[in-house]
Formats: sequence, structure tokens, C-alpha cells
Amino acid sequence: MAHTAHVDTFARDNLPPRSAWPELLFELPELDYPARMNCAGELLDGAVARGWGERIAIRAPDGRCTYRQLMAQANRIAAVLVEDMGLVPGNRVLLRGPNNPMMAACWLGVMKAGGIVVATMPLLRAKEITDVVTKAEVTHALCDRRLAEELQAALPACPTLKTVRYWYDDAPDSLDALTARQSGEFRTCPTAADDVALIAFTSGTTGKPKGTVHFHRDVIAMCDLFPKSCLRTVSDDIYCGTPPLAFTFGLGGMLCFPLRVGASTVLVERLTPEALMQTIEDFRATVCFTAPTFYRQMAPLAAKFDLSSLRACVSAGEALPDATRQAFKAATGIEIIDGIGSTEMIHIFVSHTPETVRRGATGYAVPGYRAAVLDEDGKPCPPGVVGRLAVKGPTGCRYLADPRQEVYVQNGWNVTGDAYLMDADGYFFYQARTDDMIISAGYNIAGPEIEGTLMQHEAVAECGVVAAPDEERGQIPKAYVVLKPGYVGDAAMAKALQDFVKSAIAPYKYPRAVEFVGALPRTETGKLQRFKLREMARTAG
Ligand code: 3UK
Repeated sequence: MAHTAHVDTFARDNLPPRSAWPELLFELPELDYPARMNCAGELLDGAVARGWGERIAIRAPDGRCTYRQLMAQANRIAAVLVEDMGLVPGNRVLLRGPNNPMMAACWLGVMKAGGIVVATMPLLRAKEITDVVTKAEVTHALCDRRLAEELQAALPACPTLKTVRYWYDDAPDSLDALTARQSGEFRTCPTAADDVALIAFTSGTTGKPKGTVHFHRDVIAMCDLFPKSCLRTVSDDIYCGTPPLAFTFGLGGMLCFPLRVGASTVLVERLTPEALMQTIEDFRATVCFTAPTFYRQMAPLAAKFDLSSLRACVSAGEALPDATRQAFKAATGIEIIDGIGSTEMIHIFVSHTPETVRRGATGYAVPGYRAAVLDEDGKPCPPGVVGRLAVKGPTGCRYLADPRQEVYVQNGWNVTGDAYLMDADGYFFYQARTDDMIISAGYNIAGPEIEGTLMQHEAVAECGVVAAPDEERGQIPKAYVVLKPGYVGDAAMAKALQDFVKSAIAPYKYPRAVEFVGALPRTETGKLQRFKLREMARTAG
């Protein structure tokens, strides 16, 4: 391999063999990047060089900072990593924190030092932290003091992780104290465009989490694709939203996309739907990134807030039910931009603009990507036929030393594990996760279609539909339903919901079992945990 700035080559050494990589496409002129590129150098020093030094980069409830100030803080953190913590380029640095300015500055500081970020969701427990540290052979950690407990509990089982510093901390050797001694000058590590920048772990529901490896070039490419063609971001945008910076959806939307264009991001630690709308009002935010369940909960409350600054809303992480899209549009006038992305692809690859929305579709291949629906043999399905979604583009799946590479990458395509169909115009319609299809008396039934229908019923706040075992039919669709306040979950309501589905879609798809629950199990990123519902359905008797 060509130039690398990495002294520690662990990540590069544990990439899959080149023959197991997806095919990479660099068809757009803006993807013609130089051989040497440091993504934080590009996003910070590049911004200052472009004359954006005095623009606001980060806004938070307790203050704001300019691009110049953020660059200086990232430089101080990089200097501490190298001078006080002994980091050499290529070392892996664990980052743990909620979305706050120090978390963002640390991410950028690690990049500048030539380290590799391994960011963890704030709610991870010691056992999960240990798995990630072990797999990525993490050597250093920077952690928000308030999240110290689980990290400290993990340390005895993490022999590679020797150097830890805490921020928002007043100890004499805290990151805050060490950075205060630094000048703010640092020579950004001259990484190769294809040096590893981050290892993002999937929120895998089964088996050990997989580490997806992304290069400096991939971080910049994600900024130059979806945000340019679908979101059409501009330098006056003010971004806000909920996805954690440890989730690549949040890394893009809450940090890198705004920095790429000289815009600003509002970082707030814990947001409920109400608090998110208050944030939009307080900061006059123009762009919002969050998950479908948030838009669903925001819609009925939107009238209480001044959301007039808002221009674009992005939904990803799971399918956006049309009922949610319409409710949010009726409440705010905004057509949500849906987009499917994945940790493996780093960000969104099928999406649309507000004007090119097509009802029920996730969108079309984001320019720079190609997408297809493949059959069992890997051949393209004709329009209208359900198969496996496959994509390729400038980014793609490279698992860190993991045999599951051959499951995600087949014949050069990234196969996402989603069942989709494509129409004659190249719009892609989500059906279900491939392994979530419900097979009932020989019929293939997609739970999300039933959910989408149930959500059109006035009594339904949220729902999840999964396969329940059934002697006669093998499986039946079972609906777990959260009702809106004021509705009663009794046998009559169950019957009403079943009849409602039968009258709206093919009757064989109606949920043969309905159970009312107070809440649905969700991940930190708002994804419905279907495996937990399936577990409940299996043990229900
Ligand atoms: C599902 C969607 C239907 C789909 C992600 C945007 O979600 C992200 O990454 P993950 O690795 O999960 C990937 C899987 O989630 N999914 C995501 N978005 C949609 N299904 N419609 C959607 N709009 O099953 C996909 O394979 O957690 C999303 C950007 C970055 C990301 N990492």
C-alpha cells in the first residue's frame, strides 16, 4: 500500500483483504480527493483558510464557539494526546460523552493527532465497552467525567487501554487542566486520504458488535453527497437534532455536515421531543436530524412552539411511516427528507429532496451511489419485485477482522439486509429487514406495512408488528400497540384495529394477535428492538 501516516498499523492490518471489499465508485468530480487528507484539517483549518474563522461552529445551552476557537481547542486536545498521553498515529482512542462541545472537540482532536476514533454510545455498560475495546485494541480513552463509572468498571478487563483522561473535570490531570497548558497550535497529522479515521461499531442485536472501518476520505465524502444533493445545505444553516455523535447518523448530521459548509451545529445533551422543539425555537434552527419516532411525537405538540426557522427535517434509522410524514407535514408544513443509511456505508445512500418525495418510498440512489434490488442469485429484480437492497458508491463496508464481511459484501455490492422493491422510476420502497419478514401460512408479510397502517388509526400512538409462533400457520403477525391518552386497550379496541387493517390492506395481513403495552423497546438511537418484541411473542404462551 502507498503512503500512510500511521505508525501503529493495527487498523490497516485488520482490514478485510482487498478482494472482499465492495466495489468503490468515484464518479462525481467532487470526489476526486488528494492523496493526503486529514478530515479535521479539512473541516477546521480548511474552514479558517476559507475565511470562516469568525463564523459560529458550535452552539450549546451554555455558550458558543467560532471555527477558529474550535480549531484551537482541537489542536490543544491533539497536543495533549501526543505530548501527555503518548499517542502515536494509528492508535485507537475511545470517546465517551453525550453530544456536547467537548465531545465534538475531542473527535476533531483525535483526527488531528492521527488517532482513530472509537466512539461509544453514552448508555453502553462495562461489558459492552469491554467488547469494543478488546476488538479494536483501544489504547487511549477520553471520557466525559459523568460517564466515568462504566468505563472504570471495564478497565480491569481491558489490558490494551492504558491511558484515560476525563473532561468536564477539575482534577489536576484532567483533560481540561492539560489542554489549558497548550497554546492552541498543532501541526495536523498529514494522514493519507485512505488512512483509517474511525471504527464505528454497529448496534448489532445479535452476536458480537462489528467494527466498521472508515477512512479520512470517507468522512469528507459523506459530507459531499447526501447533504449537497438532498438536503442542499447552506452556510447559514443551524443544525440541531438527537442522534449521538457516536452513531454515524449523528456524526454527519450533528457535526461534519455543518462544518463542511461553514454552518453551525447546536449540541444539546438529552432531548425529549418537547426539548428538541424548544431547542429549535431558542436557537432558530433551520435543519433537524432525528428518528421517525421523534417526528411522530413532535407532530401533535408542534403548535406550542415557534418552529418558523425550520427549513428541512431529516429522518433516518428506521422506516418513516407515511402516517408520521403526513402528521408532521400537517403540523409544520415541512416535508420530511427520509433517507436510509447504515454504519457500514457511514451515512445515507438512498433519499430524496422535499420536492422529489414519492409517497411510501425512501427515495432514489443519492447521486454518487448506485442502488439495486437483487434476487437470491444476486441478479437484479424487475421493477415491482421484492428482493435484497444492494448499493455501491464511494463509501462501503469494511469490517475490522470479521468473517461477516462476506455477508454484507457480495459480488462488489453492499447488501444491507433490507427487503426492498424498486419502481420503474428508480424509487426504492422499504418492506422490512430481510430477517424480519413474517411468514404466515405461506404468505410473506412485512411487519412495517402493518405498522404503517395501524398508525393511521386515530387511537394508535406507536406500534410494532412481529412474528409470533403459531401451530397452524407457522407464524402470525402480532401487533404491540401503544395507545394515545384517553383510549382503552380492551378486546373491542383490538377488534377495531384488526378490522381497520383488514379494510386498508390485503386482509390476510391483519394482526391476528394484538397486545397493548405502555411503551415499545427502543435503542438509544430510536430504533424499535424487534428482537425484544419477538422474544415477548415467543414467551407469551
Ligand atoms: C435501517 C432504515 C428504512 C435499515 C444510519 C443514517 O441507521 C443507520 O445505521 P445502522 O447501522 O442501521 C442500518 C439499518 O437501519 N434503516 C436506516 N434508515 C432507514 N430503514 N428506512 C430508513 N430511512 O435496516 C438499515 O439497513 O444503525 C442511518 C445514517 C447513518 C446511519 N448509520
